[in-house]
Amino acid sequence: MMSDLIVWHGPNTRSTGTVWLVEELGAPYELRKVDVFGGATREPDFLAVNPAGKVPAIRHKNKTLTEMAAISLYLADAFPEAGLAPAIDDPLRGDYLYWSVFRPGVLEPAIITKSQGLELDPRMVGWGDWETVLSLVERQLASGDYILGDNFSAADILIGGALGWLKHFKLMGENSSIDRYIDRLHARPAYARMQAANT
Ligand SMILES: N[C@@H](CCC(=O)N[C@@H](CS)C(=O)NCC(=O)O)C(=O)O
Repeated sequence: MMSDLIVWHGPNTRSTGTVWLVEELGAPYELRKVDVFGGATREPDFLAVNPAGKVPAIRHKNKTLTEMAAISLYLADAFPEAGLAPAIDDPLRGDYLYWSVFRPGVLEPAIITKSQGLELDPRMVGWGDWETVLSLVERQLASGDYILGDNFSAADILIGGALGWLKHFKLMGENSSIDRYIDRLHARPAYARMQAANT
């Protein structure tokens, strides 16, 4: 199928979030599978797409974009009819940007360092300490079903995707607000469609 949106995706990697997003957007796209665990991200063909050797990567209207948070912000704006991004003059726009950037800048490094048992000086690292990071998310989820309150947005895919690792790494108790949030996100039809593509 020819499409002006291409998604490079490695099954069971961070790019699952990008596939989930395009399924939520209802955007026609071409899926190009990358055998990350077989070393394909380090092959010249893929390095020509992303010199950093990482998935996800997309190409839209002949422009390539990488970094999943940038991809999320870009695509949710490029397909506004899906309603996954508050408009520029919406009071929630700032919160939406905050939580989208929180994913790679704060939440993800906090989860990775915690799961690896790394002890770093919380004043030196940009994301601070694990307890504070977790409490920021829990406090936000106390005020609604989704990270922006009542409505699902592209930021939920970024935040919920990383929080899903907490379950995986067994870093989270059952039946917490985070646990229920993940279950709510995983019940979405687009999430199931992503899983079907994630083989
Ligand atoms: N900062 C990147 C990180 C992406 C990333 O780490 N991707 C991993 C898969 S989960 C990858 O492609 N690894 C392959 C490699 O390093 O060769 C983003 O947020 O998009």
